[in-house]
Amino acid sequence: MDINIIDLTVHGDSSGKLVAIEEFKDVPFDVKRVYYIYDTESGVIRGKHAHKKLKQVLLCVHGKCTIRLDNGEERKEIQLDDPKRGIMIEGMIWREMLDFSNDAVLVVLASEPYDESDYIRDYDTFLTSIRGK
Ligand code: T46
Repeated sequence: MDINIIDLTVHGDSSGKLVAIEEFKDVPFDVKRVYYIYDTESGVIRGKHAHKKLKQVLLCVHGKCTIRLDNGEERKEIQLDDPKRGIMIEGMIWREMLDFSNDAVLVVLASEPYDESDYIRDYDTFLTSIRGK
């Protein structure tokens, strides 16, 4: 499974660091929504769904967490622990987020507004859906 890594440019010096994200330049889509996840309890697994159309870039801007990706044939785990490195998820990928450090802040840039009808929250439905394609 090929995962698109997004390496962002860091502007900074001894006074601190700054990372800017522009649509179609640093991320390959129109950013319609930004959300972030923090204060996660240890042992919690979030996500457990796929999206039909949504494209997203996930960045752990503080602390660390693991993203588990599954395309129905292969599974991969990627640790996010660098505020200048993100991953892009597009297409039918089942995703789970786990192993959050206490201080983790996971920022997500999304190509569409929130739409519950874009989610597939049942794993068997996900498998049926990708195998039908
Ligand atoms: C994803 C992973 C990485 C909203 O009202 N608006 C929003 O934009 C989002 C993302 C969520 N919500 C509500 C829906 C639920 O009542 O927030 C609650 C928690 O959402 P959910 O259980 O879907 O959160 P996660 O962390 O399991 O998944 C989220 C995104 O939903 C999902 O698109 O890919 O982060």
